[in-house]
Amino acid sequence: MKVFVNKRIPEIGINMLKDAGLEVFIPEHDTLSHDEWLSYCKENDAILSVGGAFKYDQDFFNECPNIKTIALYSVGFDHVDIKEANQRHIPIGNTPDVLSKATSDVAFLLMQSVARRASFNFEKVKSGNWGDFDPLHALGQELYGKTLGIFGLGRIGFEMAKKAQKAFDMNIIYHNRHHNEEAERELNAKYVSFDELIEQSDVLSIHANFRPEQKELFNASIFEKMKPNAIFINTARGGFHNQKDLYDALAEHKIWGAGLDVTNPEPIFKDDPILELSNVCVLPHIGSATIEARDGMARLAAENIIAYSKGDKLPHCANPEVYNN
Ligand code: 8YV
Repeated sequence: MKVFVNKRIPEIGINMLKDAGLEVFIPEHDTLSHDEWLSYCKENDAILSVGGAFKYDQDFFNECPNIKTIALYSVGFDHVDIKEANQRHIPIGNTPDVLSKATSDVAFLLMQSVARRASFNFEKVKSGNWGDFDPLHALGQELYGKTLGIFGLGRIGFEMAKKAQKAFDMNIIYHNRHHNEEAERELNAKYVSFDELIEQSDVLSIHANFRPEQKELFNASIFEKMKPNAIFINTARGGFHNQKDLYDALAEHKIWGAGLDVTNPEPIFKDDPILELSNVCVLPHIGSATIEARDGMARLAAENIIAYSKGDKLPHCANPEVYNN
């Protein structure tokens, strides 16, 4: 079986594929044009797909009828039309669990950075404005005993809630499609309606899988209802928030601040006005960027491709329903 890997990944994954006797193709340069990417997809049986730049939609599947499976190098699969994949009996692999700690670490880091105004203070130091000690200047807020609201309490949200509770004794509330019984039992997390989540959270952190109908769910009408001391954290997908509305809410101090590891659009434009605000911390989508998580992702993606090549079910499958029909 021929496997197209569109960007270099940790060696562990490539070695696993080769040791399993698979033919692996990795292009010389990894900033492929859409046409180059498509032509490589046409020549191979499987894709180990890195990054979200290319969409797996109806047009793609029509153009590349030879593709039998796609192992995503991500837990998110919002760039895949799962319905279309199911109709064509194409299993889609993803990489859950191995990045939950790393991604939640970034949410936790952003929460603290924004609460203690780290970007603002770092800018002051860089511009030579350390200044005299001033008891009333550059004050942050403490997180002890405050309420963390999680939108989408799954594996990553659970890790974030656990850390926030252990470090700051935060109360956990959440809104999901389904109850998370483990979080209710172990973290005393309380299920609330979407409106209650917005209105009661001191920190609101998004950890849900992104679905198209949730596009810009977090917009002006939502920021309007949040507490004035609230911190908005998005480490999931930039599409969840309307960035102009977020800018307005931050500039007008309707909320305290925002920590973003994902932006809308992504990458963010260099001259996006949100970058000028002192109550914002923006990172370039580094949630899973640790040696441990990226090795784990390479291993899981390789396991998925190898399982397919042996005629087995994908062990880490984003669309397990594909095996029902
Ligand atoms: C990846 C991610 O860095 O897993 C995800 O869903 O967003 C990140 O871990 C990104 O998708 C690149 O593949």
